[in-house]
Amino acid sequence: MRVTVLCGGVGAARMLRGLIQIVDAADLVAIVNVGDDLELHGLSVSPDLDTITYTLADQVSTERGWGLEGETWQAMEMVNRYGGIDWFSLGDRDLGTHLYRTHRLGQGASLAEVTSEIVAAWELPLVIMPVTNDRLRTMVTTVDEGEISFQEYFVRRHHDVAVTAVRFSGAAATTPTPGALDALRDADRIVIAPSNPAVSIDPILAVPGIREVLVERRADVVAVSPIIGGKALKGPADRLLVELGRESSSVAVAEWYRDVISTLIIDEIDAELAPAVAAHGVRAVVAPTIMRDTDSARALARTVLEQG
Ligand code: FO1
Repeated sequence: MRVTVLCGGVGAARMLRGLIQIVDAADLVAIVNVGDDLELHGLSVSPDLDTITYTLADQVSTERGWGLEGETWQAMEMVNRYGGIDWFSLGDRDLGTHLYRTHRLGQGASLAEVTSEIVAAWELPLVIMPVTNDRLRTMVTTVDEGEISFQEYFVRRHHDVAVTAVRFSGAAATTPTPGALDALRDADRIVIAPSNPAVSIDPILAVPGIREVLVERRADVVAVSPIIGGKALKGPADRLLVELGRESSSVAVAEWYRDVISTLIIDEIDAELAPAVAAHGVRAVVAPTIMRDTDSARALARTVLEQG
């Protein structure tokens, strides 16, 4: 079964870890958000691509959910000593990824090419690709600082500031990575991972051509709600939905995605919301959606693939 997954960061990485156990990896494609990317210390950093790669390579820090296990921070201590930018922590091992990526991009390689080299170096069997090779940056308007970059919101401000708008700078001028539209058209199942709809999935849908294919393929698109019992397991998805005028619930997620999905997997805690999800023209499937470990990720992956 060919499966293509729209991915943000941590929640998507766990979803992929479940899927890769039951789908032939040669038939699994991860299309990943690049709106979180940033240039820092002259280096190109792609947090969602790296989180997914490190997680599938069993290298990710389980405590943080991002970056690498067994990390040291010597380089950051030096940067801090000099008064450099230290609110975004780049571990010494992680720096190697950014050094290599920046070097290859400087040689004219595309982000997709560099990503495939990094994925191959970790001997991962699936395709992990950025949604676009072009520059797209998620910008967040805050109540006290005006518009700042996603990472300034998420990390420097600890996403602890109210947001009034989200924008995907550059999106209109981007084109999908070669192969991305085919991966969506040829998939037997398209999955929207339990990532943040407003700042992780929408930047993917904002690349011209992507949303259109999902609308065409709506009957084969299944999303997993990132909101459980009105809360996000990790990150600001719940608060952002409210700040952007919605409610923080899986019903609001169904409404958010109604044009591009036919099915939403909601957690058992939200079982009584199934009729309200259905009222948005989206089929609700109730199942355990918290991926604590490999077994629960595999069980959720099976649920996602059984719909249809
Ligand atoms: N998240 C933090 O909360 N603090 C950090 O210092 C931080 C550094 C970092 C470095 C590399 C990387 O790939 C991810 C990093 N993250 C950090 C997580 C990152 O902000 C998030 O993974 C996303 O962009 C949201 O999905």
